[in-house]
Amino acid sequence: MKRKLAILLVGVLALGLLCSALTPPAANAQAVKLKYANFPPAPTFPCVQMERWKTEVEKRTGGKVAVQTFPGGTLLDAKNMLDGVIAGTADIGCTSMAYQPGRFIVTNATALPLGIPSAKVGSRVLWDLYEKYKPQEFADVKVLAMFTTAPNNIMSKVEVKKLEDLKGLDLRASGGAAEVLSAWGANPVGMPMPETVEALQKGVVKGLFSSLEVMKDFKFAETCKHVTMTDTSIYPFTVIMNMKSWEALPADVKKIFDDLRVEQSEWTGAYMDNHVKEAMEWSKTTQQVSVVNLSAAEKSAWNAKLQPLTAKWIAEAKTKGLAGEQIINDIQALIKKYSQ
Ligand code: DTR
Repeated sequence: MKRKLAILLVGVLALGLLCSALTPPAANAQAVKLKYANFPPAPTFPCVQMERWKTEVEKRTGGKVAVQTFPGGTLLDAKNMLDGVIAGTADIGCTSMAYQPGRFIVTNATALPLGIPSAKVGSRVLWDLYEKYKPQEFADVKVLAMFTTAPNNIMSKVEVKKLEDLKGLDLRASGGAAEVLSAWGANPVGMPMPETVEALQKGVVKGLFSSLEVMKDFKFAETCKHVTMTDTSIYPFTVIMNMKSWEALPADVKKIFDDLRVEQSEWTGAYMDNHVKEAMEWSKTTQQVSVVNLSAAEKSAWNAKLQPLTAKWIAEAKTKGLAGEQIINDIQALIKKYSQ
């Protein structure tokens, strides 16, 4: 009898051990759970990079961390992202800094028409700029990634071939991109990206100024049949984490997050550049979108209009006690460095 009981006990014990070994790490009850908020819909690039970060973190921490993602503004929307993360509504948040130009002055300098050639280069430039200046607006959060879009181009319902075609044209843009449109004589209408879908449908705007992957991801190619290549400026993004949530992480998890910062930024840039190509192929072949490439003479006229923007930014930065000129010089040097 005693022997039978002992065998039974050993059996139960072995089964228990087997079960715990087979439990997937993500289901670990001890896991640190983090809420990650994002503002645009799930298929768009800010959310694609969010899912990639979640996958890498869960894998690299062996299930010590479980990330719950909230795309589409379901937890926090674009304009409330930084404050919402500081308040702890979400542990992590991703936002486009163009929606709060006055709040992210240094990092938004990358949105000036300085010739960032790709999202991959832009993302490295933005990260290094952040690292050098550590602007005050990030003092209450931990920065997990910084990346940019690919260069902005005009997507419109009407064809834009010359500066006169832009006169008074209502185009959606925010922050630095809106200033670029103003300089060309267009009428920039500011709104977060997710609102653009309805604004286009209702005719509130006749197009937009952004990186071109949105032609596919938001199906803008269905209404905007024309693209004018300007390759002018980019939109900078940031991923931030609540400071208390960050401080509560075990040291080995912190190291994994830290090691991912530049890698994630670069990954996102590369993803964006490839996705733009793919989206434009789709737009041309399935949506009959036509592309205007400006002549050299036209392009130099467009560029001339942008000349005053950087000087104006430097002067304004100085009034806020920022080293405007140095910041611009640094961005230009970084563009050179990462373009090689
Ligand atoms: N238009 C810019 C940047 C941007 C480019 N693609 C997406 C996709 C989803 C959200 C934003 C963006 C902006 O509004 O920030």
